Amino acid sequence: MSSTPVSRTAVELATQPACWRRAAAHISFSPDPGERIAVTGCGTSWFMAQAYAALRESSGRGETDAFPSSEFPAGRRYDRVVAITRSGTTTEVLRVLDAVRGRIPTVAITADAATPVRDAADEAVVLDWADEQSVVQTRFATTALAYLRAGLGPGDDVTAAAADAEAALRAPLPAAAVEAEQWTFLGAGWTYGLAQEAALKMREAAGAWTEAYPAMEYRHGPIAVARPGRVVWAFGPMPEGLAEDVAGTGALLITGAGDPMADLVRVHRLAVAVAERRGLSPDAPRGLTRSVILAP
Ligand code: F1P
Repeated sequence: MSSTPVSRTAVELATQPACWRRAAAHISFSPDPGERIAVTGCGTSWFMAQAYAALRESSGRGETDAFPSSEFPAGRRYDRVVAITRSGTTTEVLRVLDAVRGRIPTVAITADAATPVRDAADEAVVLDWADEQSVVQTRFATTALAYLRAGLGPGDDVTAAAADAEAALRAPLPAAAVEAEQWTFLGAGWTYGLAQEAALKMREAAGAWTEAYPAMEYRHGPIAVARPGRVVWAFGPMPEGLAEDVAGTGALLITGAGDPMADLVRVHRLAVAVAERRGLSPDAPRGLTRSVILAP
């Protein structure tokens, strides 16, 4: 038996199915079909924005863009800006809200209403029960996405995703995935945002060498990194022929069954396992703070 104490990150990530169910039961933000929306955030929150944007637009509910807050095109016209920020204090997010104030209606999805984002945004959705102590985000991010998904209507079954996440928490991780030296995550459409987040989680929690690509881009160069002892992890269905191409490199290919967000929970667990294997604490990620607050 391992003597490693259970990390806060491990405890928090295990509560995701319950958080998603609660999010699905409390929808208060459901933009009108056809609204042109920009979603923004930094780090993990940006990747959740990407996933939601692709999901909303592909479900025919309206043009939806996602931008890292530092690259937000403030001169464009949108019907609404949605900002995702767990802390409510991230400087770049607050700058976007400030830049569009009075011109574009804004909604912030946050874990903490007692922060500057409450005044910076016109409306706030407060998911404080999904807040985390960990620097590295797991449950707040996926709960924000679950909440936004639930607002897309009955076609998007967050409750089924929660059941899949429960299974993802129970299933043993492949030992070869924990012992690998490099991991590349692939996705398409909304799962590309999940792939980006998976790669970021492994970097943040475990200092791991990870990459992320749209699945169809993988053959256009990045496959050169694949080899035995390395992992290619695909969220959602694989493009035709790609599994065979990966097999030819000798890399371990992992695909998920069920909801791709539940597969992200498996990567959360992988990030914790790889950190611990390397003697790192996922609760003390190198060089990171819970929120990036820049000098004015
Ligand atoms: C965004 C974020 C995190 C990252 C780091 C710094 O925070 O970039 O994703 O892990 O801790 O902050 P927030 O705006 O969602 O609070």
